[in-house]
Amino acid sequence: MSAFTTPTPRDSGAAEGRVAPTTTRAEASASPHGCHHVTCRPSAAGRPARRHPGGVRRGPRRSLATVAAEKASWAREKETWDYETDSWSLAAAAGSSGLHPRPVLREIAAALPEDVVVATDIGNICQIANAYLSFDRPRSMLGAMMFGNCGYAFPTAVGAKFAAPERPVVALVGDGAFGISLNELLTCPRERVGVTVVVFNNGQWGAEKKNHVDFYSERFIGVDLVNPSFAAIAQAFGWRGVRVDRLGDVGPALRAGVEAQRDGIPTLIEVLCTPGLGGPFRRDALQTPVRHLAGYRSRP
Ligand SMILES: Cc1ncc(C[n+]2csc(CCOP(=O)(O)OP(=O)(O)O)c2C)c(N)n1
Ligand SMILES: [Mg+2]
Repeated sequence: MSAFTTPTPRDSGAAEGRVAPTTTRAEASASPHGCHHVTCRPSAAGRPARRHPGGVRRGPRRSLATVAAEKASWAREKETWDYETDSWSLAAAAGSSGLHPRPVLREIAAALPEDVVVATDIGNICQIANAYLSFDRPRSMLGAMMFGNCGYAFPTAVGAKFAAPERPVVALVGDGAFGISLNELLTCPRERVGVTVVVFNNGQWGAEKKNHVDFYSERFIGVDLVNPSFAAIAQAFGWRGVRVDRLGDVGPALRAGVEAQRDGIPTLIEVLCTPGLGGPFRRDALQTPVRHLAGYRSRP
């Protein structure tokens, strides 16, 4: 690997057998946190690439065309990718009346207003969600990233709404993570913080369950949730609470939630989802780490 090359999980992980077998093409090209990595090469003439003021090296125009083609290919793939096709997800989703997360994420992305701020949590569906969101202005995407804390998105969205009350703010949260941050339900009506929170109710700590599928022979411990109706709980706290179990209702529910923000009214949209699971956000989480520094090589 040259010093100029940032390997994508697709080419590095797959070669080393580190990409989970259930990972599909577009997932494998996303970073562990749903961000796409860009491979930068030295200039074609062999000259060292010029260093950008921000520290990023500029590659030849050809690389930009390659990136554009790759991104267009990912976009096409996401348009038609409706559910996870690994055998575990197929079996788990077969008995579920919930919605597959990917079409739900497409509906959400299409319904988000232009100047929205979105905070995403750290679960399986939320990490997939990061690949469906795009923004035209900075200070719009709030992600837990390496901080990695479940329960991040909802309170972050509340803070964002205080910081930018004129902008619509939406939090995307898994059901497990929502349980961690549920206390903020009190805050919003009291302080008239009109945020919209989408809770993906898949009845599980999905990201952890994915580790059990990929690394522990599907022996599950402590990963299933017995959930209340989150929409009903929100209503009890004075919120608008909406339960969605039809794909066609996702967009209208989100638009109505964003509209209610103008009046300082918070909305919780509970989306009933299948238990199918996408690629894990840390594909290397349970692999033996690669030690690059001599001082660490002898460590287990
Ligand atoms: C505070 C904290 N506790 C535990 C974890 C480990 N963890 C990461 S993702 C995850 C599961 C999240 O489940 P959920 O929010 O329901 O989302 P899903 O994966 O089902 O989409 C857990 C427990 C964490 N990252 N942070
Ligand atoms: Mg969950």
